[in-house]
Amino acid sequence: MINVIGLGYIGLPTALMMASHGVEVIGTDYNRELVATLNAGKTTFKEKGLDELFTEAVKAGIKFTDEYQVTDTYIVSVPTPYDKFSKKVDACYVVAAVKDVMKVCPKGATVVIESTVSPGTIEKFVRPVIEANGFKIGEDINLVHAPERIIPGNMVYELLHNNRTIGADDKEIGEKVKNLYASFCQGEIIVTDIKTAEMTKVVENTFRAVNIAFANELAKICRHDNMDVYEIIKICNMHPRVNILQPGPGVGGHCISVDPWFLVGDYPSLAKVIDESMKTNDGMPDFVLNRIYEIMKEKGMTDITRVGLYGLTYKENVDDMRESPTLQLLESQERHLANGLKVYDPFIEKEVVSNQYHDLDKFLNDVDFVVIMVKHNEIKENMGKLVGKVILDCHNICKIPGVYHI
Ligand code: SAJ
Repeated sequence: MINVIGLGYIGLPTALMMASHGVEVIGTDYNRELVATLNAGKTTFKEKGLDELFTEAVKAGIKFTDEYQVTDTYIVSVPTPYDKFSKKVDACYVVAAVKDVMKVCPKGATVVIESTVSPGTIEKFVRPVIEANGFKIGEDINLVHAPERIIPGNMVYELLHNNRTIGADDKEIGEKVKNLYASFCQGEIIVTDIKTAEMTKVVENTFRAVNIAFANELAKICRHDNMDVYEIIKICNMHPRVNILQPGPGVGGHCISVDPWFLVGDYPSLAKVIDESMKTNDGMPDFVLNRIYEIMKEKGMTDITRVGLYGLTYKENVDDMRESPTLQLLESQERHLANGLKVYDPFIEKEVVSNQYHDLDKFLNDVDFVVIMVKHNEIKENMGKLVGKVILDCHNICKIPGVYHI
């Protein structure tokens, strides 16, 4: 039986996927409210295909509880935030979960860490916890790192089809865990050592962060000299070895805006390009705020309450607001002792910020200036409703004449 610890964005779909592929699974989370929701037959976040997968897994017998189980395999997928000051990974949740596993696990058990951690974290923080409980790693307890790669918005498909990495001290244990993941994963599964697996995961997200930062920097250069960044990127990408990403209002989510900082925190004198890239991306919400101010001045507008931000989530068609550029922009507005910007997102039903709307038409009725922060399908399908408004399109999706860009 597999005990999946942490039923969040990664743990829940992973647990459901295994259960629906014939593996006996019990999911554990210390959040009783979350466990109660799952036991009431409801999923805890919106994701394409997740409800169907949930139904299948429940039919197959998955159980949810707040208690750690006595079993032979544990998969730990709890959050790993970063320390805002040192930029280093904050492994406190992983450490706490492993400590709790140690209280119940029998000798011979395998502990798989799925949470993203920087290279060396397992060596420095997880091994000592296991040893402090009198276990000998490799003899009494097997330790494995199996970072995930799934993208919010397409998680179920990617869980099934992505290639995976398994890091283990012992090749045989690595192969055993590989077989467990192969119960559902149709991609190639590579077995390597733990530190390499830790590094690959962080490097993958860093690669994307640096490339997004490059696009954002180009947007700033082009704005400064009045050039069309989208036209330039389009032409450059016709070169066979160039593939520039798209600029945007910032980078959110719990991965690309977080993981690269681990490398900056651990290797401050070496990770220079990464450091600058993260600062460039983090500066984008402020850049958008400045653009709003410039455009208002140009249009002779003075009333900030007639300006509305479309989108609160960190990217399109998901309900995840973690580190979202819109929230960063609103914080920045507050820091400048201002407020009044209106906000609307079709995916956010809860009241999370002031001046928030829950209906597109009402929102549009109350603003003259719309800033497209997130390219949800809803706004693409309702573009006609923006005609006559001042528009700042941060994603180049609007074809209405006179639209402004970042
Ligand atoms: N973004 C841009 N310009 C682009 C592409 C993205 O500004 O050209 C922005 C998005 O709007 C968003 C942010 O970047 O705010 C990140 O979005 P994303 O869709 O690129 O990635 P995430 O954070 O949802 O998921 C990433 C994925 N990693 C990579 O693509 C290397 C996913 O595979 C990982 O599993 C996930 O991080 C994770 O958990 O680490």
